[in-house]
Amino acid sequence: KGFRLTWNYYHNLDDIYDFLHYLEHTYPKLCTVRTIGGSAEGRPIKLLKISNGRKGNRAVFVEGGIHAREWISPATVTYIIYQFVSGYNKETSSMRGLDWYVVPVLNPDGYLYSYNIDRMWRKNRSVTKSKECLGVDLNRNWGYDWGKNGSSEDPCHNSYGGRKPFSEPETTSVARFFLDNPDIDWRGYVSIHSYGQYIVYPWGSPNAVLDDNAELNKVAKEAAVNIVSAGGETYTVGPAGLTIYPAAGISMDWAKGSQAIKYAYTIELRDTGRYAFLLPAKYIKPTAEEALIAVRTIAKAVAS
Ligand code: ING
Ligand code: ZN
Repeated sequence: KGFRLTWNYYHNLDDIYDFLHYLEHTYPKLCTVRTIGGSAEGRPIKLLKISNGRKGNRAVFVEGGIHAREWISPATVTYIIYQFVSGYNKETSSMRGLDWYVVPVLNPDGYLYSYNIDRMWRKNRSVTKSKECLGVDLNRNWGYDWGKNGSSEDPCHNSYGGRKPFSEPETTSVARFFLDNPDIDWRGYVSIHSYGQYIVYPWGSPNAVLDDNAELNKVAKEAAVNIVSAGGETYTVGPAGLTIYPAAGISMDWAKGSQAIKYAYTIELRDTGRYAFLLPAKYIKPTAEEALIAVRTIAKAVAS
């Protein structure tokens, strides 16, 4: 059931979802697939749990594909889970000591729309108060500092935050998953985007500096150094709002501010603007390798 992906090109939504079932079928002791909710157009939002089943493991949530046109995000997330699961016994003990909850495509409707119709589509595909314009920016719809700087009230804008926090089924699915699983010991949240080559941490919205800014900065810097040491690209590190641009109602801030998850990060993958969202498929593997190094570095901090 299901089959492997190649990472030589950008796969469609069905192939990505089939791949999750392939992993569950091939690695039944490690992998479980769950549908945590449905999209605005009724597609399933699938989550892969990777765990050795030990009691007391800490947990990390990895979210990809919140923005439709950032195809490198689901490609990278699926690459990371395949490398991790297929090489499990050779993986770092930090990686193996954590339970991983991974949603490769949080915006399935948008991904499909970008894949088939409008390559530069960013938002989901929900109906709005505007007759002309569809879609809410799912990374402006979370219930922490919703509606502030860097989000728009105009449904025709790419950063439209929705009519209220968690108005969208995609963001609600994740929030409900957290609510429904109060016993999971969340310690990490990683949101994967493109482009720009950044490893950033809260806040996206308030212009305040975190109490644990130094710790989060240290881990992000370490990740960036590890990437360069492995022959990878340069990633810029810092608090999201000051390093990239202010953005309110983002998933990372919700993870940090509402769920008290210490290690909350957003990774902006390749490149720095040459191809931007249209990153050629030959860069999938090297980009995903860089992200895997970053995730391993974050895992080490989370596990220690
Ligand atoms: N960037 C993200 C966005 O939602 C982000 C992530 C978060 C940027 C916080 C700045 C601050 O805009 C992309 N590329 O989508
Ligand atoms: Zn994005």
